[in-house]
Amino acid sequence: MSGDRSARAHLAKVSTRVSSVADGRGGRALRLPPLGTGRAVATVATSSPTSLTPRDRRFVFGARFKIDSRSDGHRLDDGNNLVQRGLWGDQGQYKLQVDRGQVSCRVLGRGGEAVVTARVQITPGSWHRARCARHARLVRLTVTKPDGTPIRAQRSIRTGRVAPPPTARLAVGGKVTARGIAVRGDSDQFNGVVDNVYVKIAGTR
Ligand SMILES: [Ca+2]
Repeated sequence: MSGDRSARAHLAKVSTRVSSVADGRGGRALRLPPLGTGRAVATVATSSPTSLTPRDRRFVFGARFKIDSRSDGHRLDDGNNLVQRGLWGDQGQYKLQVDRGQVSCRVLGRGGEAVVTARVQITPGSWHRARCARHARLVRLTVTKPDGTPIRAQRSIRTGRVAPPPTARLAVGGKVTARGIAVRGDSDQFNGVVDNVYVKIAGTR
């Protein structure tokens, strides 16, 4: 984890085992449960509840990931949330997800909502990178394919002040409640391996 020097990752309450696996580059990555076998979400504890709140500033967030061949279509899990802060119905949210093999980024601010989808099909079992950048007047998503090719998509929209609820933790691999507990039904559990998660907000360390 990087992007906030005081951040440390820890696992939210889980109903299944989570392990770390080789990241293919000499380090370790987070292995999240296969489809239909349970829930696990890593959350990031920060020194201040709002240190990962961008408000009006530019910010970028992303991760490296490898998704399983089966990752949606289950009655309790029909999506794959990669990194997020805030839930869908909250006043503010930023989120990266892989649904039906396509990566999308959602940024919801007081000025509006941007949903940007990269028109490239993710190859299960191969490492990809996803990066979402919020600028003053646009949101840009970059998905880097296993061969290093970047695929970009963007929406021109002024999303304005982005402020998820102060209690919302940064979550990796799924949704968590305000208390940091993995959401049960409609979990959007990410099934696969996640590595190198970051959030960088302009003007902060
Ligand atoms: Ca899933």
